[in-house]
Amino acid sequence: MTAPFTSETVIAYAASRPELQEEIFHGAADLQAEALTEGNVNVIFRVFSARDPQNKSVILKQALPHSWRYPDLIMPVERSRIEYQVLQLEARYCPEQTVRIYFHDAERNINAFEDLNQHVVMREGLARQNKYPLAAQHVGTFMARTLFYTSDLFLSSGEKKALVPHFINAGMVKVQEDLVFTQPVQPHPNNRWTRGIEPQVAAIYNDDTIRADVFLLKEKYMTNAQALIHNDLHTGSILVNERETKVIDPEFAFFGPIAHDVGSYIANLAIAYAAQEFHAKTDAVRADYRAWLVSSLAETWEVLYAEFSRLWENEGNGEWPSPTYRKNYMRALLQDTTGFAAAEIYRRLIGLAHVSDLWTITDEHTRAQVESLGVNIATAWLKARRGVTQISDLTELMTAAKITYP
Ligand code: SR1
Ligand code: MG
Repeated sequence: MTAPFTSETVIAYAASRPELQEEIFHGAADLQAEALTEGNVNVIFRVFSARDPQNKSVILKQALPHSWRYPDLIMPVERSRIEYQVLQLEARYCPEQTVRIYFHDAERNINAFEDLNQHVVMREGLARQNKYPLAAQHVGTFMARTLFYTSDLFLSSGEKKALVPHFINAGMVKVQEDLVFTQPVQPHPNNRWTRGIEPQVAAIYNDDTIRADVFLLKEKYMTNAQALIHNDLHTGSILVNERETKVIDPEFAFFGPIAHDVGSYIANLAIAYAAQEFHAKTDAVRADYRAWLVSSLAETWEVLYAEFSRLWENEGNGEWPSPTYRKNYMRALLQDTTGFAAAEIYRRLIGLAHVSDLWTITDEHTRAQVESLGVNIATAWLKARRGVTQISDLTELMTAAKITYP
């Protein structure tokens, strides 16, 4: 196994790569490195020239055979190749929202990316009440295009079947099966939450209809190879500023249900909404920012719906000539999105893979309130999902949800 990068070895590696010398560093002898520790999965460094850190810099991402943050979690290094190939497809179908990759080092499982140092991780921006007026347009378009162009609505039957085996990604998908679906809805040693919300957690564990609903979603996740999905499309996988939105990290990608990507993104907007209980410092700021999050969530769905429908109409492969089928497909997409969003909220709040929206809340009482609200949004979505017909059904359930702790 290749040794994990250190600040010294990553600088030597960057200096040794002709692609980076030619494109970025031009022989600069003042390279420095900083570790980026926000993610759960990989060893990531930013390498930059001390004299020109903004323009002469690169992100180097090294895949080890396990999670960086949780070393017991086995994660095949093949994810590095998958990430590279998925980014090539995304760049073909939605270049504006796709991060640039300089190279994939197949021997050492390293990918080199452009350093988007004028952008911030969306999750962190949301915690600071930053508004991104174009994010809904960009994320909705990204999802519509990458998902439509890799589905059976666009590809021929043979093309799709030829593509699927390149992205089986069994080890990474199993991590998501366990962490998103199996563990959070039953007692499991990985699960954790803030002291005080035990009654809500127990209510989930004791409600077999919740488990049955989540397991139905898990079955769809495991069996519905609808399109090449990102499979970890949360607000930590998006870099934004007021003008641009870039989706990163498709290392979990495989052919799965479209609604899982849409649901993951919407879930993480809902988590940001709940976490404003702490992050927004006044009632007025909280109310204003929550209203923006709700409208951005709704707009994302509307953009996705419109763009996906437009692509189907104009570029579909002609194999599905039924307006009623299309209407039913889009309604099922919204209902499944609602369910997958609920599962994602549960797992980020009471499963293993928590998020910075929550772990930055040091006061336990407030963090329990946020978890309480988030869990209640998830349960409301899960239970109502079969009756959902429009996005306002989701947003109304979200804004009606209450904190039930203590
Ligand atoms: C616990 S580490 C793995 C998790 O982090 C990533 O964000 C994926 O969602 C995965 O479930
Ligand atoms: Mg990631």
